[in-house]
Amino acid sequence: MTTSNPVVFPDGFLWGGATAANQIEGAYDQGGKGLSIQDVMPNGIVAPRTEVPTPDNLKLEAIDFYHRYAEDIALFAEMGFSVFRFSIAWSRIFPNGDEEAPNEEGLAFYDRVLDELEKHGIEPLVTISHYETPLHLAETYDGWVSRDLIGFYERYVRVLFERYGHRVKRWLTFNEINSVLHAPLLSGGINTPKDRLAPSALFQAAHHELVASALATKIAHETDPDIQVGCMVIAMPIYPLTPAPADVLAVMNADHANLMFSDVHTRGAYPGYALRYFRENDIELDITDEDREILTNTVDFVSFSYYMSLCETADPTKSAGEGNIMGGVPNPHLPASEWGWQIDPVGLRVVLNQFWDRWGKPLFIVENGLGAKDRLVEVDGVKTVVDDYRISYLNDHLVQVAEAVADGVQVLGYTSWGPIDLVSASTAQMSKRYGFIYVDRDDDGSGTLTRYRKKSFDWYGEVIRSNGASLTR
Ligand code: BGP
Repeated sequence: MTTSNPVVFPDGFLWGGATAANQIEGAYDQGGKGLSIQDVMPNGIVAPRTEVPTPDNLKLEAIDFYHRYAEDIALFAEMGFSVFRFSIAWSRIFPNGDEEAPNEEGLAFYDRVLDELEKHGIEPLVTISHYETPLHLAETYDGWVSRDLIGFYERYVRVLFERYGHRVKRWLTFNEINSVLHAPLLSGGINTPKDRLAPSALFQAAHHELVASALATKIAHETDPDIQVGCMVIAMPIYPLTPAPADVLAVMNADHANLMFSDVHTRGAYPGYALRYFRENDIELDITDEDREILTNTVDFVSFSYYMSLCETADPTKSAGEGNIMGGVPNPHLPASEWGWQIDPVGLRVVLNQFWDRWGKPLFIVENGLGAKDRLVEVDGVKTVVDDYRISYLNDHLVQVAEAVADGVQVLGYTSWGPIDLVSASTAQMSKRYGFIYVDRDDDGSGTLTRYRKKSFDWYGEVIRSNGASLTR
């Protein structure tokens, strides 16, 4: 169905950008911070990790948001952000993860960030755990494989809600929780290499995270009924490569693997297809009665990242898509980014409808954007990047969000990924840039860290000021 209606977003729609502590803060050993898994992952999700932090790891300094947050937040305010998504580095609050008492210096840093956001009238949207498990928890407990992590996470969230609950009204429990099946170290702090990890251990880790997430929701609601807690998942519409029923079935199975997490988050129990999968694959999970009770604390909203769609097929001779961790095969109808991520704006409308139809919970797009190589040039004596490719990517995706809104989907807001250039999660490069703001830092670590407004900076500002009316179909 096509339409020529104007692009309309609801009043109060939240506009902003999204980041993660380990990709922007730097200062990896300052303010009493302990090491996180990211400090020993100089290659992103590509193995191997190192034993200790090495200078080639760009995340150690990242873009120095730790010292430059005021300047950066002022730039976000200049674009008119009404929301900023960022994560709290667990290892700043509990350096090892298993201490009794939190690190006051770490807590004070986020007080300052929140003060700055408040000053500009920007609502915080906080991710509690974004791919940055304290390293000690990975090495000593094998991350989320251990049930002990639920208790450590509970202690951490109690501290966060107590300290910031009066000023942070929207929280996300785990970034892209459904990625744990594909990237166990990055996502679940699981130190055992993936090829040596038994499926039971992997699903047990996922279960512990689901319980911890529901527990956080319970604690949040007890702390203050105004606090809203969302889950955060990778959204990836999957199309059959051909209309063959076997391909359609392959899509259903892949969907189940992705959607199981948000099914549990929104319905409070494991769906039948998951129980069948466990039963038939010798996956024996330790799920206690108390766990079942905790899981009934369902989320208030569902948030997700959206970068690409995939195709699935039952044909084993077709190879997996390049550069994505979720498997699948490339779609012959779609172009791809320089990193092989296939670009599919319509898929965003599809997934918004799918999620709304399935769960009926408000949705929040908390990541979407184009990673591209940018060139700093001088226009009228001002250094900038003429990033028409990024403008066109975002424009086309946002038009599809408006389409979904017109379909009746409740969408709370949109935070583009990386409003300021940051270190890539999958490749640990600086050159995979997403920002409206260019940061002078290169893959070899050189650069002044000076910030420059790209062409997309003014463009996004206008989109926000017009509440989407300036978008073009
Ligand atoms: C998501 C992660 C982010 C982010 C983004 C872009 O999976 O939640 O942390 O980095 O992807 O990916 P990349 O940085 O690999 O381009």
